[in-house]
Amino acid sequence: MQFESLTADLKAWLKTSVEGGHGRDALIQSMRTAGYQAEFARQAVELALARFAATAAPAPVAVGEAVAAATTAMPSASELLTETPNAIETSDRRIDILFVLNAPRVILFGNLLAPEECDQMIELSRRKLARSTVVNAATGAYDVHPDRTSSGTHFERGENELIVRIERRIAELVDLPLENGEPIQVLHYTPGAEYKPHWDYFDPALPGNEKVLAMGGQRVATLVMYLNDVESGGSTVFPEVGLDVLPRKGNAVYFAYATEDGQLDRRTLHGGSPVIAGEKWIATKWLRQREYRALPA
Ligand code: PD2
Ligand code: ZN
Repeated sequence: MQFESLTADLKAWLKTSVEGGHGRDALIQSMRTAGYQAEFARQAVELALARFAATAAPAPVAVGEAVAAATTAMPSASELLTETPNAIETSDRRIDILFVLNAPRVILFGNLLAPEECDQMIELSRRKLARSTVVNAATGAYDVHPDRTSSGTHFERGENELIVRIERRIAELVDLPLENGEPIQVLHYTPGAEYKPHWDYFDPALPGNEKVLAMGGQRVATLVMYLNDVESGGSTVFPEVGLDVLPRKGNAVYFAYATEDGQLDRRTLHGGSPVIAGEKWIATKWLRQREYRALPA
């Protein structure tokens, strides 16, 4: 492959990103998220590094550092739940803490949702499911992508009495204003469906992320709530730290992206492994630095 044979847009994006100090892995990951095949992405990034790295910023900056540098008050989520009691009482529920990993900060909650709440969320979602998308970091568009083969839907914040109750509970649990939460996304996986490993935070150096970052700043943490028991497969995996969280109805896994020194933590790489038998339903709440407000499409 020749660098010159790439499209003008891709060449321009690679030049800016390399000169901005973004590293090999971050660039390849961004291209993969934008839909390029792995081998093509790897070759294009190598060519761009060979061509532009000499003029790049002196110390290559990892994506996490670049994001942290470009955002303010990033550490808010690293302060979340820094103490680890056995359980947390919110105004309407006692939530168990089943395990804690400190680096990256990952917490498994038991009993976050009642079985009836899980069932209701599934029933309200079932009729409005559509194929899931990912944010294309090059263009900002929401694209269908082979790395994410679930289908899903969402509930507007405060959409109904059930969502109001759950959002209030989450806000108390993580000690962030309810307004910092994105709308709850519900995902449905059938056998074979998966979500390949990715980071949930956005790289602000990529042009397509400008709009999502304008809607409340950087994401600071994820809460994945399991709505059913899965017959086989469908765990949430953290390959950088060898952690596999098995889906159990009513449990939820929380992870915050800031390291102790306020950088974005690349060890929060995570994925939804393929469902082998049965089906998997989850509800995800992403938390932002500031109030989340959607911009018009
Ligand atoms: O389904 C999951 O377990 C999963 C895995 C990775 C969900 C997400 N990411 C997500 O919604 O971001
Ligand atoms: Zn994710």
